[in-house]
Amino acid sequence: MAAKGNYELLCLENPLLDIQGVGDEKLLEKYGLKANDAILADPEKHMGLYEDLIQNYKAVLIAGGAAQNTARGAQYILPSESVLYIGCVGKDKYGETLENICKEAGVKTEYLYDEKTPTGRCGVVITGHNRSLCTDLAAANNYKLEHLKQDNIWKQVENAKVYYVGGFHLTVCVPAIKALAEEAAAKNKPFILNLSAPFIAQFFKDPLDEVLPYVDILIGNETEAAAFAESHNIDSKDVKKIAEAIANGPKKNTQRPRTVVFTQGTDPTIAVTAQEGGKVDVKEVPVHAIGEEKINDTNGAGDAFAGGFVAGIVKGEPLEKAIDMGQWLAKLSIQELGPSFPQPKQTY
Ligand code: 26A
Repeated sequence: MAAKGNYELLCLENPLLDIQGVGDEKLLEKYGLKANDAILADPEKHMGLYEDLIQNYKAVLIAGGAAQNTARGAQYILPSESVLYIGCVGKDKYGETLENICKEAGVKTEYLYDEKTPTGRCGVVITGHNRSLCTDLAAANNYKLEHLKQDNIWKQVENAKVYYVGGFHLTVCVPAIKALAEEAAAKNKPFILNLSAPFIAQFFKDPLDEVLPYVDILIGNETEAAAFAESHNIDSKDVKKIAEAIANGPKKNTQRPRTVVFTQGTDPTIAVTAQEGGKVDVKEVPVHAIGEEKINDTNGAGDAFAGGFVAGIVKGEPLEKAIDMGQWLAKLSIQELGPSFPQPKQTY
């Protein structure tokens, strides 16, 4: 058995149960959804989606929540007892389900329990290789800094060596993100943020900009890069140029240069690291190609990439290898149903 990891990786975000079904144009149109997107549910427009998926599209209930998927992915690779995950759930069956799935995956959860609000859910509409995510955050929206600051939790924060925050949490609890970010900067530990979805850079620009100076590693995909460029007046459509602009942005912890990692679907992943004098180091890492016929669905592909990548960072691997670990785990995950990983465990 591998050595125990002492919970070196701490992840924070929104625990959600995914309600995933194979949909069609009609379903997307009915709820005004794009084929490949992630949005917050509009209480007026989207609340019928979840029942619709279950009743009419044979939806399955699976563990979701982007950073929770990443936490399970990283634990898939790391020695046992390496990953701790924090977020807010309701005191209900869905919350229990998530807790059990994390436990089975070896991820320790420190949930805040909201007595009055149900566990959050994400409607996932699969059409071909696209996935449309529509999230009713519910309890996940009620995460509070006070929970993180409780003695028994904060001790675990201090004990962690690497922090990973899903950008989706910028819509929920910026003070908790900043508390982790400040701890990371003060002790020179890596703080990793995922851009999560185009709407974060578009509509949550201010909280994003508040956290960015603390970010050592920023992860995103090509559409998130484009949304970032647009909202931040970066006059380029070239992911390398966008990554370069972000890598060279202001930074709190000057002991670590910033790295920006952008995935691009089946095109190579770009990693840009800031260097002395405004220069940058650019790396390109190809994906692990698989035949179309092997793809089950792409729900959680980006989270799996982040999981493999972050596992590499925790292990102290060089950047290119960490990225390759991400590509490897993403390839495994897209062959499974939703954001999950094959059993028995495969090794990198
Ligand atoms: C705040 N929002 C919109 C969200 C999410 C989310 N996780 C956290 N916050 N919207 C979708 N997801 C999750 O993303 C995963 C796929 O990358 C879904 O639960 C899904 O498992």
